[in-house]
Amino acid sequence: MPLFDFDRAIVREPAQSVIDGLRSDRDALPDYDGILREHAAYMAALRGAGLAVDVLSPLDAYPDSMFVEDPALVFPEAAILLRPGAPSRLGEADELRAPLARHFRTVLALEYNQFVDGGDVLITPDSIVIGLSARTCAAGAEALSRILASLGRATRIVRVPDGMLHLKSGAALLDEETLLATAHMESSGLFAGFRTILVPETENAAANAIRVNDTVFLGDCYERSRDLLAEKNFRVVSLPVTEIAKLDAGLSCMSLRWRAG
Ligand code: CIR
Repeated sequence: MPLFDFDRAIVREPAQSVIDGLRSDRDALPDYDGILREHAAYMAALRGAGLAVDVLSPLDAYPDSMFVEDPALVFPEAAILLRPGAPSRLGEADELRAPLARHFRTVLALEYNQFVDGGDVLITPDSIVIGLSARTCAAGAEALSRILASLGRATRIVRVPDGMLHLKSGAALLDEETLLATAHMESSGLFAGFRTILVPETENAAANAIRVNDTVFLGDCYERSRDLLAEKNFRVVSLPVTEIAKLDAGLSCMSLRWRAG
């Protein structure tokens, strides 16, 4: 299964309402223009990595809808509409139905009572890891597991360590054997078989990174993490994330990526 080999992406422009998106720190108010700049830099980085980017229109009714990773999951052969676990985000999946149908012949979907956020789904070489969290429930994880089995893909259902919004808030796959992870994720033992590059405790949010073709997208405020990746010869693209971080978001959540050709 190609893990990092992408030629297409879907993103959604931030709506003005994005500043009312879900966030754990009520004191840190995100700035709309700053979010637009961060999103533009992210789209440019995807294009720079060789991807054709389908940019969807902003949805004011859904403040968090720029985080398209959570309402869907995509593979070269099919897309799956998920059901985000936050009530304010549930309708985002329906808004992706038509865009996904433009790109994928097969669009599968979760059903009533099944909740999964894409941020809780990490694709690894052996299996697709689905994390149970405040957003992803057991019924959702099991239903997704059945759908993935029908596509010939193995899954492993785990519990997201306490204090993390999503599984991928604390871990990113850098190559077939290596994870970028927080110490908290590492100590959970969930990824015991992997080599781990630990982000410094002061840079925990750096672990929400993504590998896109031969580059790793990393937040530009995480200098020590960047040095650690450079030491291991990863090619890093540094991207601004200060404003989206106020919405508990990182680099994995702003796109759906796949190889079409
Ligand atoms: C939320 O709480 O749903 C958004 N404010 C942030 C979503 C980030 N998604 C992700 O990391 N997969």
